[in-house]
Amino acid sequence: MEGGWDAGLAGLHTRFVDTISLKGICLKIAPAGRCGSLALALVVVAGLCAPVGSVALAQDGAAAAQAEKKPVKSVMDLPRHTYTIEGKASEFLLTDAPFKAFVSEVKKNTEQTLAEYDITDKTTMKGMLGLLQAIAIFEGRTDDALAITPKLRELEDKEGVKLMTGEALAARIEAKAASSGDDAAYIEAFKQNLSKRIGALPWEKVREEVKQTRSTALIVSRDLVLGQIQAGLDPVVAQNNGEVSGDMVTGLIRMRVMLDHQLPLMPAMAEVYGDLIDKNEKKVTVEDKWTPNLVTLNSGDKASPVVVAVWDSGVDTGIFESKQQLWTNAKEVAGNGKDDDGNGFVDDVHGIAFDLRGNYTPELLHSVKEMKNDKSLVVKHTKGLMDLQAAIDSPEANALRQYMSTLKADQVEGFLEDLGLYGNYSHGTHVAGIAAEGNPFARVLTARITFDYKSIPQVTPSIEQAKKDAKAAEDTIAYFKKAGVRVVNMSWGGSVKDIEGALEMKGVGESPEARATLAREIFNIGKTSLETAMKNAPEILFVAAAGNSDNDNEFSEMIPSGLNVPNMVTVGAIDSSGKPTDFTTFGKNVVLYANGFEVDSYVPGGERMKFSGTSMASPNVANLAGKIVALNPKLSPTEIVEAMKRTGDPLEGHEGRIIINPKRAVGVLRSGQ
Ligand SMILES: [Ca+2]
Ligand SMILES: [Ca+2]
Repeated sequence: MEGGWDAGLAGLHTRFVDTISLKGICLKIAPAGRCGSLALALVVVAGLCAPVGSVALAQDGAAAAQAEKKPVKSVMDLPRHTYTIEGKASEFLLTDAPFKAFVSEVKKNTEQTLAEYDITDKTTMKGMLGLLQAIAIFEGRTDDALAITPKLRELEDKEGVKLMTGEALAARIEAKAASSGDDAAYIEAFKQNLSKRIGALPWEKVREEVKQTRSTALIVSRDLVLGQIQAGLDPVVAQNNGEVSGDMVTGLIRMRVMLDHQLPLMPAMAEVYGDLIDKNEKKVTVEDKWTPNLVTLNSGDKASPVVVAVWDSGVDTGIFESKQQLWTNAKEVAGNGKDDDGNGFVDDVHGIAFDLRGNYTPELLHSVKEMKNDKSLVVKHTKGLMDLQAAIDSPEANALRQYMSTLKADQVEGFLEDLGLYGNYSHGTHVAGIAAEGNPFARVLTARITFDYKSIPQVTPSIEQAKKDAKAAEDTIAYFKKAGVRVVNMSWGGSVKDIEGALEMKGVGESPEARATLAREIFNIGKTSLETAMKNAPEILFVAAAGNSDNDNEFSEMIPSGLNVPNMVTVGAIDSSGKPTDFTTFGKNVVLYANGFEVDSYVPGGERMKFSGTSMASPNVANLAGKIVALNPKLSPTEIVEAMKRTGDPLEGHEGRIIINPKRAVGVLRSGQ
């Protein structure tokens, strides 16, 4: 997730909605990546952490040694380290000498990895340098910390992030030097420095980052940070008798830096960014280049019905039934507990579903009965979160801030799991709404996957479970073929590293290396079966979300996002101005782009909300694909993609990348060109 990477389905599948988990507040403590860990993400988001200095040393000096460095082609090629944590992670983090010793061990290992390995992946390098910068801050080596900023900037491709990198850190360090120990003077100086620095940047480039950072600054607290560690890490440390991988625990360093150095400045930062938003959003008009290019099919169009499958977390089918956009299996009788048409699925009137363990169920919408709080409160909190991120000071946004300010560490897990559960409940409906918008010929077929929403996965990944999940995926694609589906949207994904993490969380495997081997085996089962099943459905166009981790989908081995299948296309997210979002995953095959920022669509019950993520960009492409097929059912998946590329607009500054232009694509088909 920013990406919320709350792993589900044996650690393999994740919903790609960024905002559900609050940019940066992720349940899982994972390796370097924009939203991999709470601390990392919070720090990056808060812009207080810049990348690091004194260490980059090891690489600079050794041009001769460069040739002998071990190549790193995949995230799995990186070395693994194990650390010993005494007691609970949430308490260990606050200790003095033991934590210092831990930090110097992490520093040593990180520097050694940089010296011995040839790492070309920018996301990995940013993660490692960012970690070294946090260490420099923790150890009071201010100059070293500042020296890392230019290196981090050089590695950053996202313009807004690049501009913001290191600014808050510099503002803080300057303020510290000027305030000689007086707290009030320090905060005041920080505000002035920050306002000057960020105010000088081009607003249209940094507005997304500023808004997101402000929303985090408004709700982050000591209890929120410690509560996340209690929920996500303490049980893992206990499970593994204190022996934990670097993937799990190096994020603690950033959390400590957050608690010691950044938290006291959060109210000031929120204030400065709030003022900048007020000032600039009124003055600078950011042109909406997306909405004018949307198109609606109507009864005057010479078009035929097209079955569009929403392979997701489940759909409130009632919404689409009332709009005559629902696919129906006419031979099946609803709710009689029988498989009337003998297709192997009981009561599959509008689609099929599988539970967390890969067992069939006719329930097309995720249940919310495990919610700890009242659903209406969770809905309100979700809306509040979205509004906060969009810098809209609604009553829901204010209520959420109020609620978060009283949230105790031991309530954090329940709060976040409720949000995650609501995410599962609403995600598929939101996606379906985008996919069907403006297309009266669309017939929505639901295929539900169950995603996990717990801090610690409920299901332990295993070969047996992987085979069962693979079978469920194969059955789903076979079902699509039989139903005449032409377009499938897949706003989810997972990686081999996710499985490795889930194994550790569940205490499986003797060593990190043993877990890596098992994770690879499990991952390959799912990957091969998905790839094969998709290739065996050449009449179907599969549309996949790229991911929200600002990383390379190939290096990170993400599926389906990184798969190379001729009848699949992977979609990255832009905002309505046409700028790639800060969270969007990229990669060789991420060629098509569509709006994935604050996209308005349905949630169950028929209300509307704005979500952000490549989860929302992908169904925008599936939407256009559905319209193209409705107008010309003879086109093959490759021809549909070609039509979208041919009629799209170039993504500025990114050669060969295309922003789809639905109006132009449909216009060409209507005119019969
Ligand atoms: Ca049936
Ligand atoms: Ca039935």
